[in-house]
Amino acid sequence: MSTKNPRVAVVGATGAVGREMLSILEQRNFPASEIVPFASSRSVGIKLPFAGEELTVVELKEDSFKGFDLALFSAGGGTSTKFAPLAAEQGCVVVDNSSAWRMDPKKPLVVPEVNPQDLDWHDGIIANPNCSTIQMVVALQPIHKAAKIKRIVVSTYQAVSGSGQKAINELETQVSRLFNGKSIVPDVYPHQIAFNCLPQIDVFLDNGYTKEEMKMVNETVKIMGDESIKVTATTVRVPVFYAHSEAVNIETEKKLTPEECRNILAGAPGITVADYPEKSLYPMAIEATGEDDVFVGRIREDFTVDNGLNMWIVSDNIRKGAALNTIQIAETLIERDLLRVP
Ligand code: NAP
Ligand code: 3JN
Repeated sequence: MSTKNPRVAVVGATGAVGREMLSILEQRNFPASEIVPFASSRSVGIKLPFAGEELTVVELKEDSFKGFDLALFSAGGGTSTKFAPLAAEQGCVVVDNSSAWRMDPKKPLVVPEVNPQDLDWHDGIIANPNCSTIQMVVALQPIHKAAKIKRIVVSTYQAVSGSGQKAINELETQVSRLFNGKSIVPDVYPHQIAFNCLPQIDVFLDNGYTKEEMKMVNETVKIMGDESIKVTATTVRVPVFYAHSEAVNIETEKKLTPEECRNILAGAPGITVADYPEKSLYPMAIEATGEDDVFVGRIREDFTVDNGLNMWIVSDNIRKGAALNTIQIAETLIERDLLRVP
């Protein structure tokens, strides 16, 4: 039996993504019968604001999911690997923000604007993609449908909030200390992040790419459902608090003019086209922060290849890149009467 008014567990509720999840559940009037915030033993008893009241954080334990219908996880891959199967065994559908299950062929990896149909075959655990992947596929899927994308080259400019609350604090502290002539000691990142750009997100792999870059490569193909699409990525951390920006170059089978591309994107769900170079208007991280849409601009021809386009894609990494996409998945499960462990 599925439910329209689930009891919801928010796992990792004290973190940057978890807090945003609570705020979005409230903003969207999510039809929960009850919401319970879970975190580690460190956070037991912390009060989190929700709808004018306070929710009290509970410690996550192996039997925590009894009586819950839905669990929204954002507490890291280790927690998801251990607790998501336990939740599903206890009859609770999991939408997981970590990379733990994304490339498992038995788990759908879903962006509701792109591949909601993949929810039909969920087995109790659904993976939410990486933030950099989400905003890119929202913008590229409508173009792929119209003109078939053959190759994607992406370079990212990623906000520190992608590394959690500690990284937000680290950028704040470094900026303030450096302005006051004090020394800094990097902690979250291998180098100073204030006034700097780091061409390393996560660890390096044997092929010379970082883990973040290979997430973009592999997840894009799985979500867009087309193994023929070639993807290469360079991911860079920049001293921005919220919203990831991406310079994206694509080659398509069919020719699309920039004007055709703008019209296709303007009619697609979850996208705002902001492309008025004559007025210096284009998507920017400071304007995308706190917004739900993926913003696309600087759309222009790449005249070095036959059918090439360049564009600039910006979105709030904590909202559409994580918390919002997770909640949209949950809403789609309810709409499609799929909120049950098969
Ligand atoms: P964060 O600010 O560091 O928060 C981490 C959260 O996980 C906290 O609530 C923490 O609870 C909780 N936690 C850690 N270990 C736990 C345990 N053993 N049991 C229960 N809860 C535990 O990090 P964040 O930015 O919110 O990100 C959290 C996770 O979400 C990431 O690790 C990643 O897997 C995923 N994420 C995904 C995306 C994406 O691209 N879709 C983006 C960002 C993050 P305490 O406060 O008690 O320590
Ligand atoms: O760095 C970013 O901007 C996004 C980071 C996402 C992240 C951070 C820690 C662990 C992930 C993720 O979602 O890919 C993970 C993870 O592997 O779960």
